Amino acid sequence: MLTRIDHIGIACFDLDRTVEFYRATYGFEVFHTEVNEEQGVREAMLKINETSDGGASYLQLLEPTREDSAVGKWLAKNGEGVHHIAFGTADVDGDSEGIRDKGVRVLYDEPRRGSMGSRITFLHPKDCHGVLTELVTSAPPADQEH
Ligand code: V0V
Ligand code: CO
Repeated sequence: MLTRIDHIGIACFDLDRTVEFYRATYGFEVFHTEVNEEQGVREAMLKINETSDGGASYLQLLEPTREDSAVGKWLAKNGEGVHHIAFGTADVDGDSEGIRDKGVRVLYDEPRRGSMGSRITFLHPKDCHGVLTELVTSAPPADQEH
């Protein structure tokens, strides 16, 4: 069951400048940063609020580490902006299978590694009314890398 908005992914050209905009404008602080080479991103997670399922909602600011990455290609075509939304679930495997059975393309056969040790997969935007949609299961709090 999808129980929260886990994050909104925002593509940017310059992570440090974008982090500074969110800090100076809204007072949001960086909770976590990492490079995910598989996904081709350097990212910052800004925690916005905790959620009733024991998780939290974040903004995920994403700078590409290479031009041919998903975010690099998207930025070249669209410029900066909202790139994806992510729903949180305790069971990314079961939920993605159930959604695949409804005829929506799930991009990975098995969930891959996401931010802070999470497990993630994506649904094709063309099957989701134009929205690239991610499903996330967070690592247990004790194992969360941050
Ligand atoms: C592409 N399209 C999008 C889109 N990206 N539509 C809405 N939102 C997006 N973000 C549209 C695009 O305009 C095209 O439509 C069509 O899909 C095919 O796009 P393309 O430019 O030819 O690109 P593809 O097909 O090579 O790649 C698109 C997909 C790719 C979605 C397959 O971006 C992908 O695999 N994304 C999943 C991985 C990812 O996004 N990683 C970065 C975040 P028209 O023009 O033909 O109509 S990593 C992350 O979130 C992490 C680590 C985390 O949360 O922990
Ligand atoms: Co994401």
